[in-house]
This record gives sequence, structure tokens and C-alpha cells, in this order.
Amino acid sequence: LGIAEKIREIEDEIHRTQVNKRTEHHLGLLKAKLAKLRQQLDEERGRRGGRGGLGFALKKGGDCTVAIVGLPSVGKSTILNRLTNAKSKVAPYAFTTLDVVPGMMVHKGARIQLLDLPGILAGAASGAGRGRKVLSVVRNADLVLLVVDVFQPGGASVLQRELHEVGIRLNRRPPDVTLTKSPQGRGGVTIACRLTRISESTVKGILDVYGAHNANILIREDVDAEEFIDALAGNRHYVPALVALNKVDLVSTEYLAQARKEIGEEFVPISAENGTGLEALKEAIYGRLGLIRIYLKPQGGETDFDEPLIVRSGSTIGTICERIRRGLAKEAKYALVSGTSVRFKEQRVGLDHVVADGDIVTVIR
Ligand SMILES: Nc1nc2c(ncn2[C@@H]2O[C@H](COP(=O)(O)OP(=O)(O)O)[C@@H](O)[C@H]2O)c(=O)[nH]1
Ligand SMILES: [Mg+2]
Repeated sequence: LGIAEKIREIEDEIHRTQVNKRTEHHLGLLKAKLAKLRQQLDEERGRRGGRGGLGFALKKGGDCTVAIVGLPSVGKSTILNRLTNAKSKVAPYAFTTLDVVPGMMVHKGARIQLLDLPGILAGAASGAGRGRKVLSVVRNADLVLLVVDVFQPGGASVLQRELHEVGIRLNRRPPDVTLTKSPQGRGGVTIACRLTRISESTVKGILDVYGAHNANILIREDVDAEEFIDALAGNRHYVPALVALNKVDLVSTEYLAQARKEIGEEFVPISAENGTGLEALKEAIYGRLGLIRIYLKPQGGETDFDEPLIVRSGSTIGTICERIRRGLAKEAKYALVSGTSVRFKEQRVGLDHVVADGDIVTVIR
């Protein structure tokens, strides 16, 4: 049996198996086997040179990158064209977009690169070729914009499942499980919290199947089998995501309320066709990326309100120094800050001070 067939067999068995307390252990082991086989398949493809790396040769432009993902014909290209200067081909049939098309969206001074990707169909993850390349672009994005057609509200979960299969975890953070190489090559597990979603014997069983014997493993969070396997695999990508429900011009408010239940998570209702909700979508993308604007005021000069520095929220004066010029953080003595992160105008702060959106900053050397 080839690896691909083995994978399919295990996938089938997982689908057939009911999830309950009695099958939990068995399912955990199956998932570990599956993860192991998928990794082997990846390595095999890598050896044959079938790996695309970044896939499409893409120049990373702007302050960050957003991958537009969705089933065919949901309106991805129309959205790109409406939000950016790009001209991606739009048509009422599937697979119009065969390559990645970048476009630049400027919002509140931030340059955000949007990537229009060929539509992902169920099964793209297991297929070779274009599907896999698309997914590698998604892995490297700062945000995934999931576009769902108002007439297929179930599309969001199809996409999420597809991305999950290739190790992309949307809107989740890595589980608190650490692996360190044991110097003697004889590892062990330390469970430092109460586990309610997995038994200790399943933890051991998964380790046997996965074969992480020479690592010291510390579990500090109530993980389930899948999260534990994710931690062992170590190559998962945790990417924030946002759902846009497109073509709302075609439905009534009542229909929309029903769709809301089916999607089960927050989404931005839009019509790429008539422009409804597009400003809200820009704002949501910007917000989800966690970007803030910092206005720089040179010592003894005027504040530059035209071109703010765009940084991730949570950034410090130190990060800002490095963005202005490499090495500046070492030379800087302190900074003067006006804005919501401080109490006074031109308050003197250290390099570890966390800035806020709209702050005016003068770095003093
Ligand atoms: N009514 C309506 N049609 C839309 C909307 N957005 C896209 N379309 C249409 O849906 C079809 C597919 O759009 P396209 O952008 O090519 O989808 P893609 O395959 O996801 O890139 C085209 O005929 C578009 O004109 C929308 O908001 N409302
Ligand atoms: Mg398209």
C-alpha cells in the first residue's frame, strides 16, 4: 500500500468512527498515525522536487499580506478589484483565476497586500499541484480572508477543514506544550496541568505512534489529542482569519439572519458588486491585523502626519527605533511621546514603553 492509500484508509476510518469516551483513545492514535503519514508524504514529495516553497514567486510588498481564500465564484477577484488597484479577471464561471494576483490596499496609511488566489475546492489539500501551492501562500500570510457566498454559508467550514488538513490553524494559538531535546536521547512526558480532554494512556499511545521518544515534553495546557499531535509535529501555522459573507445584495435580511446561525462565527456582510460593507471590511482587516499608526516627530521638527509608521499593536519604542533605522534602538536614550499611551504631552518614556494608535513619537539620541 502506498502512503496516499494508507492516508485515505485512516481518514475513512476516522470518519466512520463515532466520537465518544470509548473511542477517544483509538481516535487519538489514528490521528497520530495520520499526522505521521502526512508528514512522510510531504517529505517524499519534497525529495521528488514537487515542493513549491512559496509556490508562486511573490514579492512580499506592503506592511503585511492578506490571502483571499474561498470556493470558486464566491467573488474573491471582485473583492480584490474593489479594495485595491488590481485588475483580476472576474467571470460567472469557476476557475477564472488560475494564478495568484496581488493588489495593494491602502488603509489609514497602512499598505496591505491582498492576494487573490485560485478557488480552493474541497480536496485541494490532498491533491498535488496548484492546490498545494495555493495553500503554501496561505501559510505565509499575516491574515486569511475567508470569502463565503451568501448561498453557500457552509463554505466557511469546508475551507477551514481543508486548511486544517495542511496544518493551518485559523484563529487559534499554539498549545502550551513544549518539546526539548533530551541530551541522553531518552525523553519523557511531564503533565503540569489537569487533562480533561485526553487520558494519560492516550498521551503515551500517541507518543508511541508518533515516535517522539527522545524529547522531553512538558504539557501545560488542557489539550485534546489533535492539539497534542500539533505540538509534536511542530510545523503548524497559526494564522488569524476573518470571514466575509459576499453577495448580500441578493438576499433578504431574514435570509441573512438564518445564514448567521449556519456560519456560527463573526463575519462581515458585504456586496462586492454594489459596495455594501466594503469600508467595514477594510476596517475589519486592518483591525484583525492589529496595526497601529505612529506619527514621527523629529527632534526640533514638525510631526509627519502624512506618512505614519505602521506597526503591530503591542510594539515598543524599541521596535519603532529599529523600523526607523537599524541600530537606532542601541543609540536611543529615550523617547518623547504624546497620545493615548501616556498621561502627559511629550512624556519621557524608555525603550520598553508600549505605544498606542495615533501616538506622536520623538526619539532622543
Ligand atoms: N450579485 C453579486 N454578484 C457578485 C458579487 N461579487 C461577485 N459577483 C459575481 O460572481 C461571479 C464570480 O465572481 P469572481 O470575483 O470571479 O469570483 P471568484 O471565482 O471567487 O474570483 C461574477 O459573475 C461576479 O460578477 C456580489 O457581491 N453580488
Ligand atoms: Mg477569481
